[in-house]
Amino acid sequence: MKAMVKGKKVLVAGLAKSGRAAIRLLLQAEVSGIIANDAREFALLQQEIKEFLADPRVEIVAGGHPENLLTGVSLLVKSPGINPQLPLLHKARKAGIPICSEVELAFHFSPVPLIAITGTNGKTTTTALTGEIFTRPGTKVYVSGNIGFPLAEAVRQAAPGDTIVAELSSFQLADTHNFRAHIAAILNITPDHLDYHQTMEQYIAAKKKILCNQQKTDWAVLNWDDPLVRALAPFAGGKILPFSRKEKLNPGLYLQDGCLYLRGRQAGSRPQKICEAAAIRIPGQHNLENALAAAAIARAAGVGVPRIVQALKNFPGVPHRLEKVVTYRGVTFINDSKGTNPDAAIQALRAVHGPKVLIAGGMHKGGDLQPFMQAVAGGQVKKMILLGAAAPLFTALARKEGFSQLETVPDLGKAVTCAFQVAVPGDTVLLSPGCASWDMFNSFEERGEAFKAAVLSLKEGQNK
Ligand code: UMA
Repeated sequence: MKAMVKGKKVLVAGLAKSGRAAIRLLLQAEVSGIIANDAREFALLQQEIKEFLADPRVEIVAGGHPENLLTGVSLLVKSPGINPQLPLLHKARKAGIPICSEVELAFHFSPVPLIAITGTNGKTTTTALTGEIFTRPGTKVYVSGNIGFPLAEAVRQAAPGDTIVAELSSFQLADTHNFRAHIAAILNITPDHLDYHQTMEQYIAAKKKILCNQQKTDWAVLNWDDPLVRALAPFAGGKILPFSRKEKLNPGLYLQDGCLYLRGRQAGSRPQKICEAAAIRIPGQHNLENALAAAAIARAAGVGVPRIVQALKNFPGVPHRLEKVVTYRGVTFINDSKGTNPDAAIQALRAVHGPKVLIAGGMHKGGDLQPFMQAVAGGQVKKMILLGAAAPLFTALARKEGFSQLETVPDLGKAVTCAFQVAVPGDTVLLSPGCASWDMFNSFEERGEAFKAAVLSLKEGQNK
């Protein structure tokens, strides 16, 4: 790729984290020029892109995606958040201009083989936990990708001998072509982002790309309990290391009688105990799967069991994923703002025991909501407080499942006060929206911070 772009003009579409990281890499590759393009107006972008403003190689085109931008362009690097149906992209495809994602570009510049993790849910936790396992004195580990630190930036900073662990979303994988991960993990696949990918088949096809281009010496870590993931095994070109919460595997990592076990790929290898499930600090059955996946990735990389166990026992989890905020007047508040699809919210409902008040809603991304509403109806939920564009749909579907303890509120602050009024000591107030945040917030992080601020303001004055 470096040779391919040398002396050529490249269009970078989207100038947030991914686009800016891609430009920094391209500038190292001696391109003849970069068109840095974004739908936002220049005044809004100026601060974020100031490092490029004085560079004669970078031409900024802000305020839209005019199609004449493609003239003379040899490659288009697309930010993950840009919808694939954008007319500029259609025109580029028609003109035969290659389109690649920022992670494809990053792969070509990486000084080390990559560890990449995808899946509908659990990616961020598993990526952070894997990073924790690999971290030891004297090593440099880059935890990157969809987790918030672009892979292009990680590869720019990394040196041979470092470790790069990348969380990859379907948005990032969709426009990869030669991307190859030395260790690739797929955690699970349930409907998500159907507004972006249009069909479940296309969503699965994007996830599958993490396995494409793997070779005999590479590893695929696959969730054997998930039929959609298991069905992708034939597409893995390397060694498969499966994991399961339900089935004893040989080879593989699995759960048996409350303990995690490993059985290696060597002929005649015996099961080796990793640790008791109860010793793992992050809560919930879904986190056992994340722990099995991270342990499998580490084993594939040759990390010893004691180091894996130490990380599993100490890792506190990631912000906005089943994050305990506070217990106030006997009511525990949990921030699961990262629960951006129905399946993630179902997992949160299962992980939080006892009576709860659920705060849900936001921007629904498509897919079947019935299992979520069934989980609400049967999940010790005293009341569901709804927000955002999805509130009317959630209300109608919850009623269909016989659940009528519903209230719609205009903002997250109101949701928190309303939930606190309903809760009694011993209850949990759980924010797990089952939706994207984009109708009311810039990101799930911003939504989670707003929730935490609203909870803490309860403590600072408001009474029941
Ligand atoms: N833009 C356009 N035209 C458009 C749409 C957007 O120019 O039609 C511009 C916007 O004005 C903005 C930029 O594109 O300047 C936004 O690009 P982006 O949304 O790709 O934002 P980044 O900051 O580059 O963040 C991306 C990921 N965002 C998305 O996939 C939506 C981040 O994942 C990721 O952390 C980051 O790259 C680094 O790798 C976030 C996310 O929500 C957390 N991911 C989804 C999820 O987890 O469900 C997939």
